[in-house]
Amino acid sequence: MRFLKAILGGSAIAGLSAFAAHAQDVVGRPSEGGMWFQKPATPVMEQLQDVHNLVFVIICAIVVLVVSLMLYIMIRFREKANPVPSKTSHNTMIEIVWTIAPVVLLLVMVVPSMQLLYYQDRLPETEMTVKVVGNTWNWQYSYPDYEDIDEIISNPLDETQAQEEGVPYLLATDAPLVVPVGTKVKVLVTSVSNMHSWAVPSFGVKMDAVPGLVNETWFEVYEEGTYYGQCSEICGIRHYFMPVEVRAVSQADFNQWVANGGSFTEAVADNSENQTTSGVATLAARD
Ligand SMILES: [Cu+2]
Repeated sequence: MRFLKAILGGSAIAGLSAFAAHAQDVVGRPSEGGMWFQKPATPVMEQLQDVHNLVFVIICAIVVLVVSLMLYIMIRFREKANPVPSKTSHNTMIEIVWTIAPVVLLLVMVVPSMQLLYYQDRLPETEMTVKVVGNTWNWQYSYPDYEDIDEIISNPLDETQAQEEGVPYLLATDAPLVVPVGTKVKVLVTSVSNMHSWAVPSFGVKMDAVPGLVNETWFEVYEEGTYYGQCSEICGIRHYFMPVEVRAVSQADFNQWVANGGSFTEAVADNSENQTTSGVATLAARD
């Protein structure tokens, strides 16, 4: 975070360093050799995990049952032990069971999964909107509700920069999407010239960005922190180089950010005697 460096380079900035410490807490990113899901950061992701766990248990049970039956049949009815094979071709009971059982299982899975599908898709009374545009190749964010916030062009940090700042290369960006926690955020996703997909695993959000079409989804982040994702539609030569970074901050910090015209560092300008340094800090944070 360059703006942090700029801040730390200065002297009197008590309030902001508290914020900075918060924003540094990364809560949504992949871990080395990690398995399963990232910690859910939104209600949608929580429910996605629940549905996944339900389906996972069912499919494991099916695999165990089918493999056991096959082993049993292979051993019990092997040719050596059964020189005269059975001529059975129908068994009404078994046929009824193997028709009804899958239907019941499908119903057990379809109800929660359809509910979730509509929950993800439905736009409850969202409190603010962000517009996400997939460019060739970077993400562009804008805030239709806040006229003073300029469009944000979000590019990944190069490898040296990422190392210097101790952030993950190919995930960290120079300008994250900033949202408040505990707020239902409507996301409008579109693209300029080719298809992308705006995805943040810990949000349970993966929305196609299609030229000429505006897709909608929403999220509500529980916890302050930084959340990473990636373009999830193979979009072209720089597909690997358009990560998604979302910074969730408290409502108060978000209001401050909006009041500062999309910058965290203006607060320094207000508190600091050295306006010039702060100006540089602001530019550094936003370039
Ligand atoms: Cu892409």
